[in-house]
Amino acid sequence: MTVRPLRQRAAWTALEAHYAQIAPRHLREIFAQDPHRGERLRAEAEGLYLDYSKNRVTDETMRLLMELATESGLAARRDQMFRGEHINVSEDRAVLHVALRMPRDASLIVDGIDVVAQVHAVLDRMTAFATRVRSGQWRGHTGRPITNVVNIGIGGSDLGPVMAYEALRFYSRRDLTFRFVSNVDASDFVEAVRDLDAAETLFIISSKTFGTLETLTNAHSARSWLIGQLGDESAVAQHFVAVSTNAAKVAAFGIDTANMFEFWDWVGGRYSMDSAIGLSTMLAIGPEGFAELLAGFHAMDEHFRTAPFAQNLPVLMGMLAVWNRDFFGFSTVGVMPYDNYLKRLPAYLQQLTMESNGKHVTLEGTTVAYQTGPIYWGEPGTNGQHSFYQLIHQGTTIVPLDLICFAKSLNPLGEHHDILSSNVFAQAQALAFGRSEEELRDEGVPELEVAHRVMEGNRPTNVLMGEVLTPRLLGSLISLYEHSVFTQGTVWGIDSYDQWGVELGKVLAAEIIPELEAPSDPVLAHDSSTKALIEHYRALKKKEVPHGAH
Ligand code: G6Q
Repeated sequence: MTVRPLRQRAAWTALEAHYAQIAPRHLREIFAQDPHRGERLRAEAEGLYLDYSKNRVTDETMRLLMELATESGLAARRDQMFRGEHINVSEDRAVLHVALRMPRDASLIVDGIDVVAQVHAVLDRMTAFATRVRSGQWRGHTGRPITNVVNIGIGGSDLGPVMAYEALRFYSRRDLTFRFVSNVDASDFVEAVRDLDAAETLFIISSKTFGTLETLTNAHSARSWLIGQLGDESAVAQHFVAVSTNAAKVAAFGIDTANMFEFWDWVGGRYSMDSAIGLSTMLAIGPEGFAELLAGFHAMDEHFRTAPFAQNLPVLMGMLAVWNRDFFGFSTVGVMPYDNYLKRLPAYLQQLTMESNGKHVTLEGTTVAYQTGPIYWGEPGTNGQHSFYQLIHQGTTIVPLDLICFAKSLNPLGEHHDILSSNVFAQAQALAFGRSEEELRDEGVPELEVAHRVMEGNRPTNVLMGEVLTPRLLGSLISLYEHSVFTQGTVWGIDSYDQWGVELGKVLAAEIIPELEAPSDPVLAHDSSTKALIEHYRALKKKEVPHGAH
């Protein structure tokens, strides 16, 4: 099927006309005219209930959005992804994170190779290794079992593991300590290991390319620290494992490739938490817990692959995101998990969404004539309510929210959970319906305060609710966001799987490093601002160390 440029699609033109009718309408009025919409504009799959009725949409909007999805070739492109076609055009690669969670009896032949068999071979090796570490069979250099696991990685090789560890901490082995080092700022590494006993510490060096400067710098420091503590270079063998696609570089670093867990170039970094990059997750929650996580991912993949668009959670969320971004022009989305275990989910989703859809050209390389990926950000509720929600309620910028909650707490304690959950419902209600001048006056609010207390409302939210946070549900939740990102990227016609925008900064930093390290003042061939900054940095560096610092 030929897909026309976005703004020439019939559904897009129809949505533009439709938007003009919807834009002036308030959710108060929309709900008054359609009192049962809360029972209709919802969908449920794989233990996740989505209420999208508090978006500024009608049935007609949803019908047109689904038409736009169809006209954008979403089904065909989805099937291309699942077949392993090279939909990452600028890197000429398949995009097959869905293969990472296919069951053992499935098979997917890509370029003559059964990738599902490859995936399960690595899962089996991870399982054997995790079992040895968790049972104490795997011994450190001095014969002691491992009690500390430090994952060293950055970006996609860090955010997934750290988010999953925090999210599933309830299910994790409490006698194992987990740390995650990503920043090349030495403070990250130094603080992570300062109270660890090297004899009981395992480092997982997670890097798809094994060429990332931050990770290699941290890995070298970890190596020196371990050798320094244990006094023997051969200790590296029992205390370092690698997760990578690059065996040659792993070997060059000095890690035996027998202790390397492989993945493949068809797994994007930000889509890799369920590959061998999840080794720390498996060590924390065990192979069975990891299998449940994968099953949750797979169940949502199947839902995305087979459910009709109008009941398809990722399609619904993705198309609503397009509606809010391109028609209303809302430039950010707040993700607010009302579950403290999901505190790193916003950071994880930031990368997933913004690195995927922060693009300015189409797959063919022409500049887009519409807005693409919004800014994602967030904090766990209810904490955010006591800080930045003020702007969300009364500021001049409208921020659609995804509110994520569970009906049951993993740590039931008194009234805590109902208090927490009441806030989800209350926030969505307040954002949609607000408080009018009239209502405030009727309540007897003093005149001086009325204008300040007015809450305009008409601010959209999605509420996503599950029963209780489990490894399986986490898998389904992440898969939901992955496919929502895919849906948006497909409509926008962009490559959601490359990330060229992060390259230039790396190249320039590599040129600047020697200029910061040079013993005598180097010739600086930069713009005047960069030159002055480097000179000032060098001057400050030379100053006498203040008392107490070192
Ligand atoms: C993710 C990006 C990026 C990547 C890091 C780490 O999609 O590609 O965040 O994960 O740059 O790369 P390595 O795993 O190769 O060290």
